[in-house]
Amino acid sequence: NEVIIATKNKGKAKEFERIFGSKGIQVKTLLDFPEIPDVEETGLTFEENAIIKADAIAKLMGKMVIADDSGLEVDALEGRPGVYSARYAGAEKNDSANTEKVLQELAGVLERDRTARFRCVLAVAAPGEKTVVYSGTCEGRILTEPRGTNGFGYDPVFFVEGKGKTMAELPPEEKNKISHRADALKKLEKSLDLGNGE
Ligand code: ITT
Repeated sequence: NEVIIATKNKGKAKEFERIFGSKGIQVKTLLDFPEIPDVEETGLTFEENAIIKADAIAKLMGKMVIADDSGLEVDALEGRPGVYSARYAGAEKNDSANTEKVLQELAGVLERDRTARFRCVLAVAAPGEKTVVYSGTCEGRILTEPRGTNGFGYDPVFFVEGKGKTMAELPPEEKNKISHRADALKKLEKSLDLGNGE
């Protein structure tokens, strides 16, 4: 029982490994297939980019794959960084530089106006089949300083109201119950019936 996640992001890979692993499903990611080239994300929405990645990798590998396109939407920034979350501060992917940029752009914005959400779109693609997407969200608020060391990306500044903690202060198993990724995965599992190993 194995699933291929079309990602090179180590933070995402860890989360998928933990979530699927707990159901006895082995996860492979593109980190296991260094020969697979990067896919250019030319879409303007999470849906478009998830489909672009999933379709390209399913074709290259000749197998069913799941791609994850995700990011942070800050209301006071009109939804930015959005689909540009991974490279918000520049061409190189740099989580702490991206986070700093968001904090700078929010300088002086009051707590109540710092609402934001994480969004995750999963696309399931297989050769010769129609690609399907599932999306999930997680609501929160952007703090003025990072807190915590778990997770990745914008987790240290993303405060989850109901938990009284940032995503990076939550243990991974807690994040994986409430995250945008978990939300999307629940919908995916429901319709694909992964979990009940044939
Ligand atoms: P792949 O395309 O290889 O999957 P990527 O990092 O380029 O990796 P995305 O284009 O989907 O993936 O960008 C996702 C970015 O959004 C990621 O780099 C983080 O900055 C942010 N992000 C997504 N999920 C997150 C999470 O659970 N916690 C914190 N930040 C997250």
